[in-house]
Amino acid sequence: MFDKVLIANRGEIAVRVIRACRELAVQTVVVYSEADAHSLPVHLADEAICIGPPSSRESYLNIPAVISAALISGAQAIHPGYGFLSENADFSEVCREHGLVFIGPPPEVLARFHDKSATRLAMKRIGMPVVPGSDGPVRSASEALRIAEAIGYPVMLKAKAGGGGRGMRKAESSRDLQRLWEQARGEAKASFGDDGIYVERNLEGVRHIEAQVLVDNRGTGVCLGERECSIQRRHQKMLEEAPSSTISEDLRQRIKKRAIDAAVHFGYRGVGTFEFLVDGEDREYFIEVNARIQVEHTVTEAVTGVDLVKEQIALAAGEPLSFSDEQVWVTGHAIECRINAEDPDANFAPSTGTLATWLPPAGPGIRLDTHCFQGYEVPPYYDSLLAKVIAWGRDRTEAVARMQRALDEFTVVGVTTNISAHKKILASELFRSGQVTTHLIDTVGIEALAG
Ligand code: MV4
Repeated sequence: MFDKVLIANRGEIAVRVIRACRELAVQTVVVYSEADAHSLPVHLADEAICIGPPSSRESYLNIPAVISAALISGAQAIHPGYGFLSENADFSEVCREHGLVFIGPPPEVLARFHDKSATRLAMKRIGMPVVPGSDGPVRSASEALRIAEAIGYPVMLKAKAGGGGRGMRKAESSRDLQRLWEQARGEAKASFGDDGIYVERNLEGVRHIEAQVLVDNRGTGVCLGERECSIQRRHQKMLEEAPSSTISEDLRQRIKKRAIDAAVHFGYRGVGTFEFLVDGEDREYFIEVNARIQVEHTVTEAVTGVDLVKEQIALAAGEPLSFSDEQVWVTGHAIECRINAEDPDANFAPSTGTLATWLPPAGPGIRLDTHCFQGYEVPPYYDSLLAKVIAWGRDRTEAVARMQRALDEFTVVGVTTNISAHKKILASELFRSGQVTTHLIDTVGIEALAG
């Protein structure tokens, strides 16, 4: 096990990793930008090193600064969290060159899964069902039109260097596709430095089911069940749950096996997530791999009792998996609501300010993962996530009731949050009856939340 780990991240995930290290008796050093000088991770870590000004490019994405901080502090490993450098193959390689353990997959695995269109093709070649679409990136609008004619509209234009829904555009017709083609390429170039686009049939009213896998350094893989992530607004997840209340046991076992077999086949190491879409006939389609710990790892922890971050660190230290796939047991039901500093009445525009009042929920079955505290000043430079409320119950009904009770308790004054949007989802008949698909958000009318 490591003596000291450097956390190359901020906010709630930095707090989460520090807590895991503390329980493993591992020393922690956290890097921070000038904007995060008075943050909770800086307060909780054993050491803290300022690596630059507020902008992410000059701080949390500044590879030389992060590597220098690790070498100066004597850390043996770096935990990248999610976002920032967490899936950056170059960073993983630079860590290796400096004798530092990157707590994540090896560079060659990150590079393979970075290209979402190449990943799709590689999965298709080992027999994984994928959404009908292009085999690799599409080079021109005319080629995109030809493929769309063959697979049928609507189609989804996806950035091959994107992921997590960023850079996705739906084209309803050939006219739409002509109009969106350049827009999609331009946004992909601007966002990811790579204008590669691939095309898939857009599956409507489906469920977004993701499988949590762990693979140790000997290539032994386990799956900790699945999460239901269909409630997304503009491709940003809002609410996640485990297990899915809509898939059959047969489909559950099929998805688990496909995820483990693919992870082992491609030499995956550490924790990772295999994303699927599931249609109305319970057919699963692979869409992408997330080669990092995810925001919503918490609901899997709640129903399995496994501390995913401690497992991730132990696997990176070369330890074997501490349990077998047969020993994985899912108990009860968990829901996570992402509490963001954004204003549902202003088209979810980011909200910043000082948390004059911060009264989070607690009590039976409630977990709160946050870096916020009363008096904390929410900086405008980073994503808007303030906290994750996780509610566990013996069944989904109890988990929903607990989450509603928790959100009713949650009092925040100083910034506007999306708590009202979560309350609307949890109160909707569609959600309560488990009819959770990618259409729910539109049907519940979150966009038209004003008033
Ligand atoms: C899709 C899709 C339908 N068809 N791809 C969104 C985030 C990213 N992880 C993958 N996502 C999707 N990819 C095809 N070919 C539907 C989603 C999707 C979604 C789309 C619109 C509104 C809400 C959604 C929630 C989850 C997944």
